[in-house]
Amino acid sequence: MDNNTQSRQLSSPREGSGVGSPLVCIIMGSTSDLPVMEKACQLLDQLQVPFEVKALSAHRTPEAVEQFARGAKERGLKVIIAAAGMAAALPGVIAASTTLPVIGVPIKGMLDGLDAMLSIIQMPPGIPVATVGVNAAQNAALLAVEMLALSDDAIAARLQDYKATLKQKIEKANEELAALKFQYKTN
Ligand code: RP5
Repeated sequence: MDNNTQSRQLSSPREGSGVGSPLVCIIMGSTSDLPVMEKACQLLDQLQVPFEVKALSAHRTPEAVEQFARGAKERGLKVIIAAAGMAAALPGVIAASTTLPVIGVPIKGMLDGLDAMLSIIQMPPGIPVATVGVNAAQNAALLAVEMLALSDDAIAARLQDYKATLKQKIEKANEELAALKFQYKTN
């Protein structure tokens, strides 16, 4: 856990109260994954989607992982984002004990994250995990929001606004590139 994260937790322990029950759970194998997974937290915050964050490990706390997965749907969760590095069994083990959609985030640790990516993506038939890119926490959160938007018009509207900002970003980038001056540049 980095210093910024620790100080934020200490300074604002009651943030999040009154925003409703969590729709998304962000679960990670270790708090060493948090610097990456904070991007998912930020995106869900930005789009006003209630979420919870937990650390559980498929290898270190297997019983707790199964208990979490079995009770997740009953608690009102709609999507689970599970992040893990190395021999990343967490997303698959969760998917084995729930019918909720599970989005896996391979965390870059050893072997540039290829170990975690292959562990998460190669699930046996019948137990799917939707795998995003290595360290792609923001995309995992967006995918979760896209799932929620199918049945929630307010979330869908905020998602549409968010996507519009991506277009504006590229339009602005092209204005900046157009202003670059080179002798042989033609636009
Ligand atoms: C995985 O092992 C975790 O998801 C983490 O990416 C990695 C290392 O964990 P720590 O030793 O830092 O707790 O299970």
